[in-house]
Amino acid sequence: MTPFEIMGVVNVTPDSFSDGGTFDSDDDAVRHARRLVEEGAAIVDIGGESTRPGAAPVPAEEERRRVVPVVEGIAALGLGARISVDTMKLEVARAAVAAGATYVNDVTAFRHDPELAGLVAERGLECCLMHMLGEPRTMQRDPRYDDVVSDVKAFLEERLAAAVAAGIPEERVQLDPGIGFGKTLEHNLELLRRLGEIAAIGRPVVLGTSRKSFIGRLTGRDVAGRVHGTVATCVLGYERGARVFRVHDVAAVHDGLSVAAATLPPDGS
Ligand code: HH2
Repeated sequence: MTPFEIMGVVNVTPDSFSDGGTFDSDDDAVRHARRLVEEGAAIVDIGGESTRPGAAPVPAEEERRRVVPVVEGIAALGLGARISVDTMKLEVARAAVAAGATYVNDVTAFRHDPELAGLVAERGLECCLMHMLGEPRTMQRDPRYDDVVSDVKAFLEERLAAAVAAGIPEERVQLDPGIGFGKTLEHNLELLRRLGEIAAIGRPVVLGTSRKSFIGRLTGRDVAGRVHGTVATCVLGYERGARVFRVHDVAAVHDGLSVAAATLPPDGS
């Protein structure tokens, strides 16, 4: 049992910022998920709608068509990893859960579709609630905060309370500061510096820095060259209390976190 968990990203979209259009078929996506689990992913996160800055919304029917066969295919392999669906839509989540998903990763934290909380409660699922300022289409246009860390923390506390009020046991909720979602470079860095304040809420913190543009800004590298920068953010995030790492490059991050974890006391403090 590692003291951290890796959530491997499988985007079945034509337009995701780093891996859009990677798979020629559903079988290809399923094979990729199997590889991520072999490399150390405890969760695989299947997404059928890009949330990159400027992305256009995808109709639910199309998103469902992209996601469900892949969830089904992964579930049929019996890999032992949990299957997460990265969606903000009730009907997509419902179909993915029927196909074998047990985790809902909602970048709107149940604000887009409040009934999604009811599905998670009813079916005893896990969920990740993420902070985002605005919506993907416009979120990178001049985002502003009083204090980014306090604002994100207050938001996550409020959404956690809403989830619990909807009947989801606190133990099934994970929280994510939403790196890159309505944040400048400086906002992202401040959140990473003070991640311990988010971890202090008391729920596992999910960190999604993988290949994101702030790493490109710091290193000058395009998406394919951001693995080393990604590992650095995960290792430091782990030391500051993050426990779940949503990444594309599972093997590299698993190595980095295994070494980092060995240098810290078992409880990570
Ligand atoms: N980031 C992305 C998508 N979903 N979910 C959580 N919980 N945290 C994140 O940071 C996060 C997320 C964006 O990354 P990606 O899936 O690679 O790209 P796209 O949205 O373009 O598909």
